[in-house]
Amino acid sequence: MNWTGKHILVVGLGKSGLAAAQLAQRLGAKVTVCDEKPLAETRFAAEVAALGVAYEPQAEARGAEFDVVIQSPGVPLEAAVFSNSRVTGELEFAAPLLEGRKIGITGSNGKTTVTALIGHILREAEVPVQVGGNIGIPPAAMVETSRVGQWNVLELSSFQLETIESFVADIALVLNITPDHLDRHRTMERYIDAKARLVETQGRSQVAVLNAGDAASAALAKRTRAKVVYFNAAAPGPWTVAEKDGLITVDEQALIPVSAIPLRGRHNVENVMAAAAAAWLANVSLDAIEAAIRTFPGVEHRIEFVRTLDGVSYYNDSKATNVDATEKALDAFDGGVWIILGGKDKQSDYRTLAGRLQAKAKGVLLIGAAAGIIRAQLTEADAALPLRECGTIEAAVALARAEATAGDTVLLAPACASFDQFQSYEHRGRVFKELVQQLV
Ligand code: UMA
Repeated sequence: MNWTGKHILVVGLGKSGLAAAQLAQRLGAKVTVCDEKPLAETRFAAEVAALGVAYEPQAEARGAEFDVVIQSPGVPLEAAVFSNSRVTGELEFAAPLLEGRKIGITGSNGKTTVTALIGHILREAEVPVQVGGNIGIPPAAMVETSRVGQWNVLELSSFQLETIESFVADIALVLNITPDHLDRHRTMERYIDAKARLVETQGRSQVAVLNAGDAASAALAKRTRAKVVYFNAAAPGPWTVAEKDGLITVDEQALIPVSAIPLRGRHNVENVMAAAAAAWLANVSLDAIEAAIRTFPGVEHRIEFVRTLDGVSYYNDSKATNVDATEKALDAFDGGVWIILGGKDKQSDYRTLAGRLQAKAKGVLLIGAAAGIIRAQLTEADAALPLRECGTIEAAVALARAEATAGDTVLLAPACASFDQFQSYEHRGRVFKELVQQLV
């Protein structure tokens, strides 16, 4: 598409909106940005002024005509419909301009870890790579640094995938699909449809990597023309990554013993298998993949060890922003857990946590706007759970410090979004870590 002279409206002035506006302007388009907030209250007011693009309040932009509207991932599709203009997502806008091949990773959980691990493996193997997407760098901001012969490793959310038409991943990974973001997508079916776009746009010369142990991921084999490679299979096989008797195999060859994986939790065994599949498909040798897995430092805010104080270990899993991720975090510990739950509700069903909490939790410390809903649902599921109303993360850490005893674990794995009390899950995780580091 020739963007010169086209009138573009960018909706949402976060990281993605700013990067899209910068890119569109470089391409010669006439750019207007809008946001539901007044310009001065957005994160990038100064950058917009420096760029010299027009800003209009969202309500006023509605009356105007644009050739294309570029939607930021956090803006619901219905909010990005402006008169008769064509709406495209920021990923769909940027993708045709990215040089090099693409690995796209989606899934309800694990995608940041898998994205970071693929990036780590490729870097260690000295394969040119850049990493971005939902992990924090918008695709539009990756265009300038993209090169022929390089891999773009992209973490992709359902919000980014919802609108893709021409974006095609050479290697697409769908790690798992469990309920998340139902406040935005409304139904599970529509959430799955958004994720499915990643493999639906692929053709016969691409590869879809699906989870043999996750019904919703495996079912996508029917929705793609790509060659399918399974990971997390129960038995070794050709074009398959499997785990059997404590050993991970790739295409029937030994890769690494499960005991050598430096990350906690069964879900991370699956994450390692998925990343290994992608790196193998990108022609990295199994020896190089194995060596890189052994040196992977993990990702901040994912079951991240913070410190031990008087025999009590503190872990930050602020990225557990849905129920499934919290279940996986609980599964990574044997018991004696003081778990901090709550935040902004995403219309999740917290009752499914009751069994694990009964088995593992010494205290369930409730914080944030969702505390009341969580309390009601968990009480309905199991009236005997040790629920404690804390309100804030500060109060929860203080209570855990006072009552946890040697051998216990204090775990922030809130099963909710952070936006009621924090700017982001990263902000929530950092506040937790600071509080824990200050404990005496
Ligand atoms: N806004 C509007 N109208 C609306 C809604 C929002 O104008 O109807 C405005 C807000 O006022 C704000 C701006 O939009 O100024 C924010 O845009 P955004 O929410 O798209 O945020 P970005 O900073 O562009 O960050 C996005 C992703 N955010 C979301 O998907 C919510 C980031 O993922 C991602 O790292 C970044 O692009 C780079 O690709 C974050 C996330 O929470 C980590 N992702 C979800 C998740 O992982 O669960 C999907």
